Amino acid sequence: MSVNKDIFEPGRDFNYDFESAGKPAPGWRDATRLAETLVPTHCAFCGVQCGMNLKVADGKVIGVEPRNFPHNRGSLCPKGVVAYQQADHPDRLRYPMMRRGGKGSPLERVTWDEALDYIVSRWQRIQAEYGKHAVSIYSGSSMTNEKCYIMGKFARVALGTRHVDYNGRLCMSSAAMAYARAFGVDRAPLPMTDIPLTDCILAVGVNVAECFPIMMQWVWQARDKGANLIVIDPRETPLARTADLWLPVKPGTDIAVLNAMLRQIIADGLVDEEYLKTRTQGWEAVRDEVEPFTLEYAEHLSGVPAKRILAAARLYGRAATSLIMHARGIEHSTHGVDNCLACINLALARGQVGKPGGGTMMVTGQGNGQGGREVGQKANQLPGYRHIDVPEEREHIARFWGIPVEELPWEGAAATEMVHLMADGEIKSCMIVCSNLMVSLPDNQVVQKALQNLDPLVVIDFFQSETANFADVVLPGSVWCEDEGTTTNLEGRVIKINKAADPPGEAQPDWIIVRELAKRLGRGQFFPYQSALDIWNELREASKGGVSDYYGITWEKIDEQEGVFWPCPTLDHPGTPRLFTERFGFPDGRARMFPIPYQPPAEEPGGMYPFRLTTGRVVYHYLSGNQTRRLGFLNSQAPEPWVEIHPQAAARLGIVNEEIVRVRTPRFSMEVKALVVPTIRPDTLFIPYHYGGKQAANQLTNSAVEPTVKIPEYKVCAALVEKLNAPPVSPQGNGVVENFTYENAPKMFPYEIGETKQPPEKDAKAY
Ligand SMILES: Nc1nc2c(c(=O)[nH]1)N[C@H]1C(S)=C(S)[C@@H](COP(=O)(O)OP(=O)(O)OC[C@H]3O[C@@H](n4cnc5c(=O)[nH]c(N)nc54)[C@H](O)[C@@H]3O)O[C@H]1N2
Ligand SMILES: Nc1nc2c(c(=O)[nH]1)N[C@H]1C(S)=C(S)[C@@H](COP(=O)(O)OP(=O)(O)OC[C@H]3O[C@@H](n4cnc5c(=O)[nH]c(N)nc54)[C@H](O)[C@@H]3O)O[C@H]1N2
Ligand code: SF4
Ligand SMILES: [Mo]
Repeated sequence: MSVNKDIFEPGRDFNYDFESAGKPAPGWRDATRLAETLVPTHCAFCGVQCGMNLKVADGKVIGVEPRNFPHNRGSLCPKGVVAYQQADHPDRLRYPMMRRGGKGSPLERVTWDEALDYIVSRWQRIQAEYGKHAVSIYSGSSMTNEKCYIMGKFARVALGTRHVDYNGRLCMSSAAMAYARAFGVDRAPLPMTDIPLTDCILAVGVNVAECFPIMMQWVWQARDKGANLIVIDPRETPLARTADLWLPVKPGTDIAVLNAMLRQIIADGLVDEEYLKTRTQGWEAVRDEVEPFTLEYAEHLSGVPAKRILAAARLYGRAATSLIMHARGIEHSTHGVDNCLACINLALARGQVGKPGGGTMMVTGQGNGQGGREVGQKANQLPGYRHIDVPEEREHIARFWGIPVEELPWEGAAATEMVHLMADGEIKSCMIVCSNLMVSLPDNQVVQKALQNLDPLVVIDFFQSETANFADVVLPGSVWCEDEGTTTNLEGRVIKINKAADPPGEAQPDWIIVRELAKRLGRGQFFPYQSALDIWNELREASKGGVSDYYGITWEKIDEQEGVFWPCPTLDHPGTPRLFTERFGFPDGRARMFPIPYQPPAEEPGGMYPFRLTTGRVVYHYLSGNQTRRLGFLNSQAPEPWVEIHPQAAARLGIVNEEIVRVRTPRFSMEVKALVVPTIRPDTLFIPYHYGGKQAANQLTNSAVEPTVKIPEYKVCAALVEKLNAPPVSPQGNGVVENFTYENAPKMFPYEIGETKQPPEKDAKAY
């Protein structure tokens, strides 16, 4: 074998430039013209927003490598690694399409002019006949701040409709409202890098390992330094499997556990009286409210053994620094706001909020889930987290936009209400940008009716979605790496997304499509943008003086500081990684505490529906799956949905692993593969919701919403699971198991919960 000796010649000069190694090649901003360039950016998917470099050759994105950024420190999860494959994907939408022959005719390729002219002429006719609010916008938070901002402005200024809302309604609205009510500011109060400073993590309804995988490194650092971990979840998630204590709560009953923990903390004298006196108001009412929540009562309501609640209260209550992380497990609830407030009560009672590594941390979901709810695409909101119903704030933004305040619409319908207005015919047309309602909204028979009623339904997406299948006009948008702009990650850190390639075919960045529509509506003067930077600079100005003040955040500063945390009110301000260190966001600087009574979910099991069905995510798919179901590696890991069922329940029903079973709820039924696992409560079922059509979990879910923020109760409804050949079900029972009811389920399934690493019962007294 011959070896090229040259390579091994001692002293050979490789011309290796150590200075620039690992850094983006000079000129990356012009990546489309350079071969083999690294474009620094962030992941397209979850709220962590990991840093990554996209590899570009001949104007195409050909690969990815992790990028060292303060919060991901050079690592990416399985979704991040393949996100780039969306860019040049064969399924990409490349041309505008329309049903020229009306509903029922096929989608045909048309020119941009034909598509946009058609949309605008229809909108003008509808608005002339039925009023401005007959046209609506349904937007999303997987887009940059610039795009989210322009969607809100387009609805209010170009269309003059009050009906604009976005998919964050289904995601962050409970936590947002709770933080606004308790703290006066809706943002996670501390950065991820603070997590290792805590002595105890209480994770409530958050599946960190699967949904925020790269955040786990901070959890592990805390663990390595001795922090305890308590998990409240009906499923023994990967996080729960590593915990000191797992509290397998019945879906929808967390308030019982949280209130009982607080009661115990009071009884043990672990309340921080000084903090409560100086930094909060409303404590007495909270204290009185939790008084009836004995451990036994909480066990009765929640199904969590009293000893575990006691152990959790002591483990949490005795930690010098403690952090409650929470996500959709408690927020997708008809009392989602109260669930978060119950967490906040605990943290305030322990004097934790505002401390490095302490307090509460809502774990925001979508890539720009934080920014998306601040820049004015939400029904009740204007840029800078201003309120559309506060006269001074309306006037401020109307003046800034250059329209008379009388022209600025008032609050419109929440996303979950909008579908009903569509189904009822009050809303005649909708433009959906960055959302896949047919998969993501609850009780999707109603959604289908709503979408079919619209004329035209306009969808901007880069992949044909289940929702776009109902569209009259489909407009091809760009994926995240084909445009630039900013996102605000789950910490409140504003970061920069960079462009690596041009969109394929005739596809366009969303903001250009919207600008062109505004022009045709005769409102072009309000949308004079030549670049995403133009929009950013306008957004900075618009947010100035608001709660989420971005004014001092320039793209240069983002590069220099590796992201900037809002509020950042002036150009020389460094940004604010930690909130509430001195005061909360109210004039008196104090946090508000609210007594939280126990409330059952909207639909409790009983009669023929003995189980609680909950829905959520798996590591391999993202949201409605319209993106990840097309990425080979991810889809091969989870090509179809399943229903998780406990072995005891399965045995009683004669169900074996991988058998196709039927899951029924009062709304609909679906056939799905059974996954018999000991990691779920015996009275609970779980289906991942990332699939469409007959595989959609949202055929089954309950459309009941939280009364104030209108978030759906995705996390619990009554359900039945049965073998395909099961005899017909009567209201008295399903005929397979007699008296298989909620009330006696715990007795029928004595707990054999997969034991945690350190069985807490044994140690409860020691805590
Ligand atoms: N892989 C992946 N990652 C994602 C996403 C994704 O689609 N896929 N989506 C992103 C988005 S937008 C979001 S919002 C986040 C969501 O992140 P998470 O909220 O962590 O994810 P979910 O699976 O919705 O729900 C979390 C957990 O709540 C539990 N749960 C269900 N009911 C209850 C209950 O009543 N009480 C308690 N305590 N727990 C309950 C479920 O068993 C589940 O383990 O993830 C983000 N990251
Ligand atoms: N049963 C059940 N249902 C749920 C949940 C649950 O836990 N259980 N979770 C809820 C939560 S937390 C969320 S966040 C929602 C998410 O629900 P959706 O917002 O409906 O889901 P996505 O898959 O994000 O839809 C985004 C669509 O827009 C496209 N898209 C992505 N980026 C862009 C972009 O930049 N521009 C444009 N024009 N299009 C883009 C994607 O291809 C996709 O088709 O689902 C909710 N639904
Ligand atoms: S953790 Fe989230 S942001 Fe990071 S690579 Fe995975 S999906 Fe992307
Ligand atoms: Mo979400």
